Formats: sequence, C-alpha cells, structure tokens
Amino acid sequence: MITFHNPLHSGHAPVHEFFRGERVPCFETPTRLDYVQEALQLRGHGLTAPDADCRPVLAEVHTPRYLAFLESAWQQWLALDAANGDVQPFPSVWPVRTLRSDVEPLNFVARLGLYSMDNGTPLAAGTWAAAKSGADAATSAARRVAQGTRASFCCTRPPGHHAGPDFMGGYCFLNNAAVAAQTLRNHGAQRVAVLDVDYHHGNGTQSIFYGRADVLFVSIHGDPRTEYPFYLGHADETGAGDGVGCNVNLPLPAGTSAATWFDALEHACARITGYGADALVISLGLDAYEGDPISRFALASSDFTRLGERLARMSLPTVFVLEGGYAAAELGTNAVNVLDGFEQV
Ligand code: OKP
Ligand code: ZN
Repeated sequence: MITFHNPLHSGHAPVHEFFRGERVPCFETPTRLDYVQEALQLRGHGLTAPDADCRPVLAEVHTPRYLAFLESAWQQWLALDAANGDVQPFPSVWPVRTLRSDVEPLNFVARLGLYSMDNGTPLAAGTWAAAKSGADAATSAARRVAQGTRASFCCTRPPGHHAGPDFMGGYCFLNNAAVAAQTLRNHGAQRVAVLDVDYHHGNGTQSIFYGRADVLFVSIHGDPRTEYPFYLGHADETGAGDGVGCNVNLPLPAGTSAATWFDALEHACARITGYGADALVISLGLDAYEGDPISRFALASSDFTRLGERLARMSLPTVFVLEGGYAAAELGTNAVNVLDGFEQV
C-alpha cells in the first residue's frame, strides 16, 4: 500500500505530560513511528514523502485564529523568556461555561487554555512543523486515492482526531482525518465516511463535521462516561442541522471483548453502506489492542488483520490515517496487519 510518512514528526518530542496530577513521561513518542516505519519496510510497503500542501484544506477544517496561534505558539512562548526553550508550557485555565472565548487574552498561558481542551497536549519546539507536515501527508494520501489508487496510508504523528475546529487536545493539534476527508470532498467525492476505530472517541472530527451532511462520522470507542475524552462520544449525538443523522457513536464499556467489538464494527459498516459513501477515511488508532497501556479493549494482533479484511469488503476507496496506539513495540505489527489484511482481500 502506498504510505506517506511525516519527515518532521520527530521535532515534536515533548518530554512529559500530566497523569493524576503528576508529571509522567509522554506516551505519544517519536519511537512509536520508528516501529511503524520498520514494520512497513520489513513487509514491503516503502515510504513516500508528502507531495501536497495542506494549507488550503486546513483552512476548511480549522479556524484562522487557531491556526495563527498554533503556527507561532512556540515563538510566543520563547518571546516571554529565552530560557523557556527548556520548559514545556501547559495551560492552567480554560473558558468553560459562562466565560468568554471570543476575546483572545494577551497572556500566553491564557491563550493556550483558550485553544486547548486539556492539559494533556504538550507543545514542543517542533510541534507546528511536525503537525503541518503530518497534515501534508494526510492531504497527499487523500489526493492519491482521489486520483484512483485503491487505498493509501498516512503514517504520521502526532495524532489528530481530538483536535477540533479551534482547539488542540489529547496529543492532537491538526485533524489529519478531517483534512483527508475534506481533500476527498474537494476532489470529487460526494459523500465521505470517516470511521474512527481508535479507543478514544474522535471528538474533534465529530465536531468539525457535526452540522454537515456530506461527511458521515462513525466511531467505535470506550464509553466516555469512564474514558477520555469524557465530554463527547455518547450514542445520542446524531448530528445537527443539515448533518442530522450523519453522526454515529458506538460507545462500548471498558473491558469489551474482541467479539463484541467486531459486532459494533458490523453495525458501523452497515451505517456507512446505508449512507451511500463513495470514499472512506479510517482514523486508525491501534489502542483497542489488549496490550495498550492507557486503553481497555481486548483486540489481539491477529484481530487487526481481520479488521483490515472487513474494511476491504466495503469496496470503497480508502485512506488510512494513523491515530493512537501506545504499546509502541507492537504498534508496527498491529498497524501493518490492518494494511496487509486489507490488501489480501
Ligand atoms: C489520544 B488518542 C494519560 C491521560 C490521558 C488523553 C489520551 C489521549 C489519547 N496520561 N490522555 O486518541 O489515542
Ligand atoms: Zn486513542
């Protein structure tokens, strides 16, 4: 399968994140992608550099002020104090209900809170360049499929599905799956389905397309009553305005077995077929894996092959976009199992 990599991903290498109030080493590391690239090469997939600029599409899925903030955020942080180069900025205050989010504060940390949904998405010196180049890879992968290639894989990090129109969150900055879906729309697809199989609900993707009928969002994920991102991903979120009926959430309890997960996948596939999608984007998180350190589903490595086979039977032009998966040493095997399962059908 043609795979687009992100040559700048390793510049996004924050050191720690918060967990239960303590600083712990980041789960979302450059090493993750080393494992995926190694497995791709070992199994004959090769790696292609991005050949498209995401800028025009980015402006269709994110707001101008969020993009302007993110692009210069690290320089803004350094401008406060040159010694900040060795310090990770974290937000500490957010405009929750009754507070105003229309006025940009002059205080940097307050701006960071305005554009963040959590304190779990650390910025580093190379974050913008890495996120931008990842979105270039997503644009490139979608263009290839729009030109007639059966399927492509966007092998990138940081992930994207928690990033909304104007905020970062959950290790995500730019929504690569939304960029891929919008690119497919811009190149002739009338109805695009995004299927998110990451353990965590893709709240950003849902929010970007919630009011639109031209993109169906379907997600299988840990029940938000107990799992991140907590505040979105319930079954009664079915779309708004023109998009009513175009959002499908299939939350499953933590601990759900592979058998039950595949039942949910059948339901998801039926909804995509019923919608009449003419192209498919897969938000390919591999954290439904039984060995994932921060997730609680029970898929085995062989189940990812089965997932790929089932997706191939949808018979749709398909763009795979890497999302989460934190059992780093098994991530390459699990991701490439999906791609090989897909290509075997
Ligand atoms: C991103 B993706 C762990 C706290 C949890 C949020 C998880 C984000 C998952 N220290 N942080 O959907 O895989
Ligand atoms: Zn996840």
